[in-house]
Amino acid sequence: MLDVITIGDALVAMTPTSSGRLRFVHSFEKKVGGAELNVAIGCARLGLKAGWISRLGNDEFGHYILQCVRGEGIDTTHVQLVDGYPTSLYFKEIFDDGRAGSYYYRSNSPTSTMRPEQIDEAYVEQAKIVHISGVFPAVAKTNREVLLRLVQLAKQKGKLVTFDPNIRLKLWSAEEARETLLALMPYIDVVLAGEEEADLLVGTTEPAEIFARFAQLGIRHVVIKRGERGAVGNRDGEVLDHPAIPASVVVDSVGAGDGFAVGYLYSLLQGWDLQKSLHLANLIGSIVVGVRGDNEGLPYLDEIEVYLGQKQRIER
Ligand code: KDG
Repeated sequence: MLDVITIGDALVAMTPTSSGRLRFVHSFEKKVGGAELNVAIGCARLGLKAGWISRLGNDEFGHYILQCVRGEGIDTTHVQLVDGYPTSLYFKEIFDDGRAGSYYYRSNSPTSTMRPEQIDEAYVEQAKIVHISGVFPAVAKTNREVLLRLVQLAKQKGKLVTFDPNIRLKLWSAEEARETLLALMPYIDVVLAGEEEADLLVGTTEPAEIFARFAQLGIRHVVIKRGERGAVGNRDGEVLDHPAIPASVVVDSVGAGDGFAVGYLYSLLQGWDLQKSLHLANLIGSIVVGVRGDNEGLPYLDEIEVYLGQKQRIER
């Protein structure tokens, strides 16, 4: 049995060793990124059993990412290395206030070799939660059918389907994103969206309106992430506004949303109420931005226990 499975395109994240515009940066560190993979990593670090469905290039970068994913204890039985498609790559740009930019080299992603009929029903059957995001369908048009098949199977099997729009306008247009992601709505149980993403999908940033519009689409469990203003959630009519937990330092904002998703999914699996769930999601989002890298800041369970006051940190 797996707690969470995700599907996504991972990338080598070339992370600048100095801040400012990329054209003036001369050296980079090789790290691993990919929104849906980050979620799987965060879940595994909290002790959940996580699986990741993907394809990587059969090249040095593909092997590098696979080793990293295995090292995190994630199930990789549904990850394949394919010839002729280079592993995706991106260069990050980071400014002194933690803001980041992305420059992608993933137009021929190995995941574009996936086909809907290759989604393994038995694997979906094993999961409690199937978590998806808008990055995977943005990377290749063919991924849209693959994702649709995955959520249809998950729904058929009564799994909880969670969704983070993760809209990357460098990968597709707003119209394409809206049309593709709205087509997934009948199969989604929980939406975790930034307020601008909600606006793009349902045409408003007003929480009550957002909830009403998602309810018309059949989704009654929606969380809106509002950055420094925290998060507002609606779980079956219970609405709660949770303040942000300010980060002690912001060095790299990439991955904060994935951290939020990790906290929320973990809470769902523990059966926690909305208040406790939003608290953990906000907390992990704010921890992630304090560390350089897309997933390096995702905490382990013992760190979370310290943050929640359940354990004492022993330093020496
Ligand atoms: O959410 C973090 C991701 O944005 C990052 O790891 C890379 O998948 C990525 C993307 O498309 O930006």
